Amino acid sequence: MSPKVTFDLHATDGKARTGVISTPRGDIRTPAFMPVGTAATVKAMMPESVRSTGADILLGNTYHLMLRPTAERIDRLGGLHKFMNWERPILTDSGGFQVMSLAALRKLTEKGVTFKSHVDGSKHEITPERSMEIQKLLGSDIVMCFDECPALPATDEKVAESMRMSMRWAARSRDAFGDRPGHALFGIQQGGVTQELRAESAEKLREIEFDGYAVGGLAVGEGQDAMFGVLDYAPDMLPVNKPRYLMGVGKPDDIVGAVARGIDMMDCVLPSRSGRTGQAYTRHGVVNIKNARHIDDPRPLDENCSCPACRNYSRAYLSHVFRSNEMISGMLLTWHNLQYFQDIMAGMREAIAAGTFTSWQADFHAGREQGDV
Ligand code: PRF
Ligand code: ZN
Repeated sequence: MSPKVTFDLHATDGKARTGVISTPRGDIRTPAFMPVGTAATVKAMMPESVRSTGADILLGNTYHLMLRPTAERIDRLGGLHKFMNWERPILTDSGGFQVMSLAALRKLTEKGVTFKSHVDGSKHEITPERSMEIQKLLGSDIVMCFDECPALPATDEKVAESMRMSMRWAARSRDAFGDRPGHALFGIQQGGVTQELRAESAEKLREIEFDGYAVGGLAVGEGQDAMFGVLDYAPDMLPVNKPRYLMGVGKPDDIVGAVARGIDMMDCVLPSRSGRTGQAYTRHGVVNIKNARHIDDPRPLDENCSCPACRNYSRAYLSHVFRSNEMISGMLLTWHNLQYFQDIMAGMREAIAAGTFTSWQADFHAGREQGDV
């Protein structure tokens, strides 16, 4: 058991990379997709089922857990891993992004952010120091810096001001985190869609020095073209020998495009959230299980998928349980979506290692049709 968190790059193919992040709680094979377990659960899934899809690491959220059941309570109960029965690595987001999208009456100052809970209206404050404390109480393996992510579109001036405050918060996060062998702290690049600001942010983060570097501030309404535009240069501004994490992305083609541009880790609620609303991602495109044409269809969702939804049930059954609001509907579709996302990651890792990533990408896009399949 290594007391350190390390990153070994095994192979590259173009800008795409494959390797392993080693932590005392286990290895994370990259490129990695992290299922989102916001409130100490990947909704509709048992942890062992999440693991069976090939997930090496989950994401948890400072914001939700500090409000309910509180970080102090989770600490008293033995930490987040034990609490939620997931002994492998957990990365926690730092809270600022969720405050801005979920909390009421937010007030942002140099010190941090105060807000009212979306759960019960109670008043709270998160500062970089408090975010580091909460993530430590949770027992997070990969801790994220406290940052601010401005909604796009925004003026260059607003984005610059926000990015510079996030960089001051990154330095405060680094100081507050201290030296914790076996745990990693990741910096978060901001700067919107402006190359100069992305460069300035990367330079500041490299100066401070982190165990990994996230590209934040994307997938906030700018569209795929603009996001790929930034990803054409942003990962290259970050150290080659450290993991690069694109926060909150995305759809399967976003993920593949990000890996092609040098990203190593991603997280998104999409596979779990859309599983609960009747949307399945497959090798051929998106299946809307609510569509009437599935009612009599004896075929599986995806004939090439190894998940229980595809092995044991027909589209007709999935359609029936969705229409009947049965809980198993969300469970089966979430399981399928998570399996498909992990299969994409495994396929990319293998292709990058073999030097066949370009043809893998071509096959990926060729298999996908427009609209409902
Ligand atoms: N910062 C943090 N968490 C995030 C983001 C960010 O910019 C994003 C942006 N897509 C998602 N989650 N801390
Ligand atoms: Zn499946």
